[in-house]
Amino acid sequence: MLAAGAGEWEGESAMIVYGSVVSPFVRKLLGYLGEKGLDFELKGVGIGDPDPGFRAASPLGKMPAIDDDGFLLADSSAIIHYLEAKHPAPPLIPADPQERGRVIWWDEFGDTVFAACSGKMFFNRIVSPKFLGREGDLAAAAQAEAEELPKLLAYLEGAIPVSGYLVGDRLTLADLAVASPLMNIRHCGAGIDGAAHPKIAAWSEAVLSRPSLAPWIAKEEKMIAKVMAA
Ligand SMILES: N[C@@H](CCC(=O)N[C@@H](CS)C(=O)NCC(=O)O)C(=O)O
Repeated sequence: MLAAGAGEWEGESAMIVYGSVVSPFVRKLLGYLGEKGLDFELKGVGIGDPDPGFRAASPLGKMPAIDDDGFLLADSSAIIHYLEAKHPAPPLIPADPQERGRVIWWDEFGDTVFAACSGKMFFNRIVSPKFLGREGDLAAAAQAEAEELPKLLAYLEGAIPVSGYLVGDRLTLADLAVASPLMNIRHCGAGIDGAAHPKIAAWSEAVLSRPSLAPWIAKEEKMIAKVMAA
């Protein structure tokens, strides 16, 4: 782990992370970096951003992407696997074969079906009208909330173990990957009903209030309150 500023003495610069704090994939990476205690600089970019450093690091123009002292890489999971190999302690992807397999399952669940559902709600209700200045597809957002979300939440509610962590008895990438898109659902005002989903409510509150995520979420909430009021 690099102490803040230590990299400069060794001729290295802090890793640059390109992205926006409201992206579920960027939030997952920011939480990961905080849990690992890794030094980095967040360079804010938006959707379709022409920033040359971002475009060089992200061939498809998607966030997050990194520049780690000249090593360029995109995709939250690719970046996290790279960093986990480079900085193994503390492990957020367990070595135990079954635990590792289940962590990758949850990372995939978070990045694909869950992010797609939360993305339909967040993109069409907030990003499109408030950040991109064009109307969102409100029917698609309503369909995701009414038809997709209940099934995904029912699965998650039934799958959270008594340990309070998705895999094993401590925080892993799995918790960050699934709690992050849930935050975008929260931004839409569709909070988790503690009576219907008590395990998700307790688990997500514990993950999202960790020091690795809470300051970023406070920043996002301010940003979203501002655009919604405009
Ligand atoms: N699988 C990628 C997904 C990245 C992604 O889709 N990011 C969105 C923002 S939430 C993006 O940059 N979209 C811009 C675009 O598709 O042009 C990851 O895990 O990093």
